[in-house]
Amino acid sequence: MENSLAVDYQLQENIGVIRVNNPPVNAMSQAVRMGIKQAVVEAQSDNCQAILLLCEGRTFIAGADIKEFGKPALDPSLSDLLATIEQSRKLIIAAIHGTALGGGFELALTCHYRCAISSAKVGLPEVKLGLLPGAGGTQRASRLAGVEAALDLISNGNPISASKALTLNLIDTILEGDLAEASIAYAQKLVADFAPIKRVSDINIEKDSIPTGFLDDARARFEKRFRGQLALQNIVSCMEAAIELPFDEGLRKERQLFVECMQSDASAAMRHLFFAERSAAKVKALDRSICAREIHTVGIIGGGTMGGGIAMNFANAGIPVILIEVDDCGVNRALKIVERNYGITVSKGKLSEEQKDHCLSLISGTTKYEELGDVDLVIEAVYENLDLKKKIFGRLDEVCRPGTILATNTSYQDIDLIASATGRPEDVIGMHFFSPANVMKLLEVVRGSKTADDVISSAMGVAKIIKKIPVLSGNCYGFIGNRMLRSYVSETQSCLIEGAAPEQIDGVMENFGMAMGPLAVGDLAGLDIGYTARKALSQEKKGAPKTYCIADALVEMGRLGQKSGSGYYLYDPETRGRMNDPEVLTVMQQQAEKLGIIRKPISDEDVLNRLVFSLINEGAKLLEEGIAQRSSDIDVVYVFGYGFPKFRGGPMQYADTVGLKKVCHIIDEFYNQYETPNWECARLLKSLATKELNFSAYT
Ligand code: 3H9
Repeated sequence: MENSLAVDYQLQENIGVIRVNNPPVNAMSQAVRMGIKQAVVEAQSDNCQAILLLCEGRTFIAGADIKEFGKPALDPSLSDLLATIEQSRKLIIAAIHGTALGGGFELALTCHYRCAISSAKVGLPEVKLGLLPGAGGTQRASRLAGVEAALDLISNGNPISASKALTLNLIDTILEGDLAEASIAYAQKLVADFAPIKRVSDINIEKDSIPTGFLDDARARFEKRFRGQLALQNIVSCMEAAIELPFDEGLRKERQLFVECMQSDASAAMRHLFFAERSAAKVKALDRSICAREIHTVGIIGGGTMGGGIAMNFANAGIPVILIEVDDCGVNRALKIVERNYGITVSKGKLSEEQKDHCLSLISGTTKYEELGDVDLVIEAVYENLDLKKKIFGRLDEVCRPGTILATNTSYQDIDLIASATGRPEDVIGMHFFSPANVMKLLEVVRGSKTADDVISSAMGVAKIIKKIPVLSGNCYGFIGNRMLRSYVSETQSCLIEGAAPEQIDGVMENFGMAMGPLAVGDLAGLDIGYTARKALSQEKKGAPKTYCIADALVEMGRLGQKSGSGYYLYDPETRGRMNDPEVLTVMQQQAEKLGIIRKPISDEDVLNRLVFSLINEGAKLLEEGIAQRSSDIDVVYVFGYGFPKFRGGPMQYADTVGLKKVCHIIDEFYNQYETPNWECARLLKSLATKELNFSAYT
């Protein structure tokens, strides 16, 4: 019989087979929960001797339906369904393929037996949504795999392979061949062998098996690494409950801690990011029938750190790359950098020697542009000089076949000016990678005024192949990310000259959740980089002297950041630890005097608001100008490109959390105080605040 469109139940010989079919990932919506529950109830009184739970499509159930979170609960709850499954009088077996994640894996853990095909993965990734497994996952995984392994699985949230799951006792067997056939045979064998009903809730955890202080250490570690993130601390509490309490009480405790996480701003922010990341890949108003151009070979101009990193992305995805350098020496240097980077990846155990050799065999180097005659995509990654870039694009126009996509990795130059050096501006696009390009997830795809739709679609599509998160930006100085960064850096420098110390600014931002404060980042990247870039800018683009004079003065003193042992801080040559330096205070005082600024204390709250609200205001202007497609795209850029804390969801989501009225009010106050264009409140921000709307409502 058919219980719902999403779930089908049929008798196959002596096995009652429940099939879930809720594309694309069989998320456990209310219809799925209801369908499974009805089928399990029906199976109790029909002729089946065991029940098998299988999924159609590309995966086993990939979790609770995240879209239902934050809305009124719909019966049956997942806990209710799992209680029905666990208490079934007939054996229930889960058959796993694809990814059994979150609530999906919790459901499998509740079944009496679990089988999987070898390519399957299982995991409890709730922590990535600021949550914890809320349907018995913490209590059951710790009973099956032991508290230490369960804590590891749940606190990092990464899926594990079927073979690892087998060694951890989280599944019972790995099956070969067609899963439907093999799992029915497995169920029949269990019946024939009179296999007992195995309920995980019956397992006792041996307290003595857990090292003394294990959970206290975990708490301290998580507090240090994920400061202020409730989910991690609550996961440890669930583990304590698994050890100390009877199963049912442990379940109740887990539920209470799950609800606490669900109601937190951090989880709302991380769930927002989950959907933001996926919608960023979608281009509005792009004809869906458009065929992307195929990309089988890639050329890269410039084999420096950036070009080399970009080449690795493609080689990792099995796409051959030709690297162009100016001379043989440059070619050799570029290939050596790539080889060294792969070596580091191997030494970290993330790649085998064999995989490294294969990737390296896909990257070749040359000085001859003619060798790019037949590639599908070229990415120019030379240093930021417009004339040089135009010269390169002119040359590419001569050698590349019609239809080759010509991309620039510029981080702020005008795409249209670069495209004007070719006779085919429709093929030109920006593909802005972030450094290190083989590690950072973000890819800003920048459309010029003439870029063809199929070129945009190809760039967004290839991003997924090379495992990047693409965000589309319009063409403006700095695009989405670096334009916002300018406001942030300019406010940082203003705070510095007006009275804040580097350690105050960095401390405030690190407490907010940034991995590093802006001045520590400057020291890490090298202060000379910004200095050199500023030299090439017009006075108008450089902005007010107070927004860069301290940085310039430090560079002119030879303080280039970590690489010279000093910048905004002094660095211990051995540990690289940063130390405050009174000399920097003198520099700040001198520069302030020069500009007639009297330094006075600035509160931590003002530092935070000035830095973060400057991002929000610029983000709103980008939205209003149509440079960004959606506010959530801006969040994706800032989280994946600039280290904005995930648990804040990005600057625009943070603004929604604070409330746009309050944000507007504070921005207006800053404008009254500083009267800089930075603080002119974006019209869009004002209008949303007046209508009592937020950014997420603006699509
Ligand atoms: C949970 O289970 C809580 C429980 O412990 C307790 C409850 C009481 N719900 O990523 P893709 C959509 S928390 C709703 O592009 P892939 C996704 O938005 C949950 N929708 O595919 C996208 O939609 P669209 C724990 C979901 O092949 C489409 O599916 N589980 C869900 O690259 C395709 O997704 C997780 O956190 C969902 N659970 O990767 C798993 N999952 O096409 C989250 C996906 O409209 N999911 N969608 O943009 C994933 O990690 C990946 O989606 C997965 C597939 C690996 C499954």
